[in-house]
Amino acid sequence: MTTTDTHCPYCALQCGMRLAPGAAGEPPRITGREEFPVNRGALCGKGQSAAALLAPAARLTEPLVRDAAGGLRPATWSEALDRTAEAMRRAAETYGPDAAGVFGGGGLTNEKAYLLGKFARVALGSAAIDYNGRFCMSSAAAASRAAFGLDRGLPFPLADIPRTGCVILVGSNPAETMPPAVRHLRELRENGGTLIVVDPRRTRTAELADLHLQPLPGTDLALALGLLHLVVADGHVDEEFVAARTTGFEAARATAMAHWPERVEALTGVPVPAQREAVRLFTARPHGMVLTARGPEQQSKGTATVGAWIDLCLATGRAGRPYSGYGCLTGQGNGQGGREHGQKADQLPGYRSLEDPADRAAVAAVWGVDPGHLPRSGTSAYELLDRAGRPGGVRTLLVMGSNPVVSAPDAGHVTRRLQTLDHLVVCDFVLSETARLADVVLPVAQWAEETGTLTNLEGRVLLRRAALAPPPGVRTDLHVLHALAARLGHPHGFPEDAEEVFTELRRATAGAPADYAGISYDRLTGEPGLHWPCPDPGHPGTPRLFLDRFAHPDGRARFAAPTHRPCAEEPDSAYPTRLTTGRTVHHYQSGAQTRRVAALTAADPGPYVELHPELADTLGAGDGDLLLVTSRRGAATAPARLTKAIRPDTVFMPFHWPGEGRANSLTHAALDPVSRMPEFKVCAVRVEKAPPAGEARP
Ligand SMILES: Nc1nc2c(c(=O)[nH]1)N[C@H]1C(S)=C(S)[C@@H](COP(=O)(O)OP(=O)(O)OC[C@H]3O[C@@H](n4cnc5c(=O)[nH]c(N)nc54)[C@H](O)[C@@H]3O)O[C@H]1N2
Ligand SMILES: Nc1nc2c(c(=O)[nH]1)N[C@H]1C(S)=C(S)[C@@H](COP(=O)(O)OP(=O)(O)OC[C@H]3O[C@@H](n4cnc5c(=O)[nH]c(N)nc54)[C@H](O)[C@@H]3O)O[C@H]1N2
Ligand code: SF4
Ligand SMILES: [Mo]
Repeated sequence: MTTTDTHCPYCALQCGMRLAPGAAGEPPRITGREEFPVNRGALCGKGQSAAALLAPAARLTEPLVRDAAGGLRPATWSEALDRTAEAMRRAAETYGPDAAGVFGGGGLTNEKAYLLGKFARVALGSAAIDYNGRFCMSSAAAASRAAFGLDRGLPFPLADIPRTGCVILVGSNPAETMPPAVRHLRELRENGGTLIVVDPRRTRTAELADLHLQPLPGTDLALALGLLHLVVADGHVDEEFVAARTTGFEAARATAMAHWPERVEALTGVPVPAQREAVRLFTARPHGMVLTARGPEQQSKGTATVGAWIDLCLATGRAGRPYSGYGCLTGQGNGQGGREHGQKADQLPGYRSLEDPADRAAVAAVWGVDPGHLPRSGTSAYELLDRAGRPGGVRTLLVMGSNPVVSAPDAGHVTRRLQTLDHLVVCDFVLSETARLADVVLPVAQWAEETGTLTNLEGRVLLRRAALAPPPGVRTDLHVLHALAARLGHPHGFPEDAEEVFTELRRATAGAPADYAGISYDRLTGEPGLHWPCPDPGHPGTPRLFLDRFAHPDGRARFAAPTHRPCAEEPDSAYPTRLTTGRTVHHYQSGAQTRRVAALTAADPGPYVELHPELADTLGAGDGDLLLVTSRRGAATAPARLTKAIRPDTVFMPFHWPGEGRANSLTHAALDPVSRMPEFKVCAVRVEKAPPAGEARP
């Protein structure tokens, strides 16, 4: 291998790193790159240890197929691909084209996401495609589209954060989920700006804040409306901005007036003086930002909740101006690009819509098909999984870049649905919990072994170049799509070469909202990336959006004006405690990758339940005692971790582990009506000390 400048395989920060040959018998060496403006040399433990999984011993190096006895056995590539193509063809013939489905991931490169969407619509002719991004930032995406006419996670670079006056960070814990980004928050405070953190837990991020608001999980909507109430009552509305650049303020004012501070305190638990202090800090200096992450978004009212936080920005004139605005901290490596190029059930490349005749015609022309042959929109990720194996649902499923057995809501139910499929094929580099259920497992290349582009949380398109060859027996995701498409009668149109796919993606997005037409591999080489939209090869890219106008046809932003509503499942006498879920610093998502890295597992070996000592007292439980957590969906056991950092009415579990400690055995698949986001962040549970081993559970 040669020393190569690249980017981290994990989160949406896409930290710049340099990969160099390791000592004999050692994995390649990883160092942070100072010149990349997002991380400026810093890496978290996951990034530092990412090369460990490149070793052949740590991963799959041959295809597996299920044998007659029910086990997985090694197979040749042609046997594995033939079996899958045959199963897809049979499903379509027997049940219709929508019976063959696809489940993608926000970690896939733009090229893979694009080709996966084309594979579903053209090679399978199926509407059944969605992806794990639905579980991630879909509520923020829906709210941004409604408010601004366009969804790009951050409409400004992270480096703008230190130059604003106040940041409200809602349900986001970057100290654990994006550690190198914390530098921007520290610099904000060094410059005299202030930080407000809204989180039911006093996280490491909340420790850095000037003000920490600790609401009951699932009540962020009321809190945002309460702050807007105070903005109106105290005369902080930017009337000039509202008149010139927005529509719908009167409705927003009316709903905010119905959420007066005492009512909001009763709903959220955030004291009135703390609400007042938040408004004082947010309006003290001329610029401000609200940034949300999964806390307020992963709720059955996530879209309305984000809409209310955006309303706060619009009413105070903190949007569409330099160093001000609303942003969503997107999560996965290509969480941004992965949502733009057609893995989403209703979407064609470049954010074009499957339901818009002009969009259908534009993409069909690039694909060389009749627009009438493109399927319509399919169902969302959870609905796709929930209907698997049922009439009208998918019978075969291709999973590329997700591990839903661990990460889907109500995962026990989802696992049972996957088990009813006629055929499950999983492309992965490790034998994930989902791959263990598969009929065919295809071992694919990893980040350092293949070339492709990713779009980070700032809308910055980056090139990751192959630094070394994959082990023998391993092929790329693009090869898999190419080979399956060929077997399904499409020998052309599914190139294996990433740059060739990107060239087609540029054409398919030309003139679309997420326009990549001016971005080329040559332009990305040696540069810190280009922000879309970038419509032509001479265009400098667009780091900051909305400075002159918002993306709606009239150029104005829209107020959402939502009303607060309860969670889908509120606590009651049988399930009296709120469960919320999320992340720890050392593990990534379903843990399929990081649980296989010794350094990370040593730092955080297994699941746990975070709870307040007051709640632990009522259960008679001490630190480390095994707890049994039960919801209407299922049960999980994990040791207690006592901390005063959490509200006494709430417990927290990370979702990185399968088996007994799987948090998603408990979670509730109530979906947001607009974004179809499941309510990962709130459900009702009963917590008790687990009965000693051998004793039956109640
Ligand atoms: N270490 C690590 N880093 C990651 C990932 C990972 O798995 N591990 N995943 C990446 C991905 S895909 C994503 S999406 C991001 C996610 O990044 P974050 O959104 O920062 O991560 P979470 O831990 O899911 O949730 C953030 C916070 O929301 C709080 N929260 C829970 N319920 C509520 C609520 O009702 N309201 C509010 N306001 N807050 C609430 C939790 O206490 C938690 O501290 O991280 C990315 N980075
Ligand atoms: N309870 C609870 N559940 C949650 C969340 C939560 O906060 N709470 N958060 C949700 C969120 S935000 C997200 S993003 C999801 C994520 O959850 P998942 O979708 O399960 O994400 P990963 O664990 O990253 O799974 C990716 C899988 O694909 C493989 N993989 C990675 N890159 C590639 C690639 O390029 N090609 C192929 N073929 N395979 C690849 C990995 O080895 C891994 O097995 O979890 C959601 N689930
Ligand atoms: S913060 Fe994200 S991108 Fe940066 S090193 Fe860690 S996991 Fe990788
Ligand atoms: Mo995510």
